[in-house]
Amino acid sequence: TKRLLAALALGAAIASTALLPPPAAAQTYKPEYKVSTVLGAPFPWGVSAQRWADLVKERSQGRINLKVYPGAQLVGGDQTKEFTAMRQGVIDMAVGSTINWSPQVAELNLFALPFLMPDHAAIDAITGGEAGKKLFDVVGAKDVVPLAWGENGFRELSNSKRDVRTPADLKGLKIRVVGSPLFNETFTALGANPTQMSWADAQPALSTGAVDGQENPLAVYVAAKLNTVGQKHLTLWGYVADPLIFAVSKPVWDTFSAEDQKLLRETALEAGAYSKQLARTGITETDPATLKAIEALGVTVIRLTPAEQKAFQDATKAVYDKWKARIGAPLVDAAEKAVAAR
Ligand code: X2X
Repeated sequence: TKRLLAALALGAAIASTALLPPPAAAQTYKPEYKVSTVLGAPFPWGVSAQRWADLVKERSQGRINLKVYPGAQLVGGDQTKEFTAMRQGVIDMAVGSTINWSPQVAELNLFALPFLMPDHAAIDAITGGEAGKKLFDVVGAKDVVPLAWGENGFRELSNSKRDVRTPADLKGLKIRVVGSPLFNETFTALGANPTQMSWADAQPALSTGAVDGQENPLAVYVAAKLNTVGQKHLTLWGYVADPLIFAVSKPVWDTFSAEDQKLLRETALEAGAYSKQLARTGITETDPATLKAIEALGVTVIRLTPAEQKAFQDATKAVYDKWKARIGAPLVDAAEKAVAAR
């Protein structure tokens, strides 16, 4: 009977605690928050997303646990569906590319306007100024809370067929692109044959020769070893740059206390700064370590003269003008002004 009494007491205790609200200190946070990225470590993109997760864990004493899911695996590898999945709360958080979100957020095509940004200072002038703020407002109005800018980087052109110095050299080359139709139109204007596919599909397509070329930052070229899939001709043309956005799904954001929202924002800003630093290392003429490493692999690195670069700009001018209107002329004007004043 002692046992029976003990069992009854235990049962009563369980029943009563089940009715009690959880103690105020123990917030009802998820055991894990899924952070979507396309590229994982050792790519700068994945490394900086992991930095965010590490900083959050440390500063929250393990209360908030972010886990990075690379390869756009939370959306079956289809990186252009990431934004929609975040809006719906299927993905908690992301370190996402403006290119991959541009099918849903037309304004993010800004960074894909050919030759808008001549250097890193131009990217910073845009993201750190009025245009950057407007873009965050646009994203924020679509149930995604943007916290900080990061960087995938300037996208350089590689191919397996020949040196590309002029638009004529691009004629007939099959080039893999991703994102919005703006990319198709840019490469079509240059005489190439663009074909849209995810990063997951791009690598096999390059290795089988189904496509001849691609465009991606140099850090991506190196970490993905694109020289091993025949990409021996590399043109430094810096035609577009791709910032990253550290962001949280709005329904998820609303579950955090104000203090923890501040923690998430501050750590995202730090990880974003780290991301820019990683993306910009080794790729300039004053800091050429990555370029040297690529050349040492037997890759021909083509540096364009200003006149050669202008030929590409002229050939894509009509596409720029058309998309300026689509993106919104006031936003593009603000970006152009920021670049001019940098
Ligand atoms: O797919 C690409 O080219 C990549 C990895 O750079 C992006 O996600 C935009």
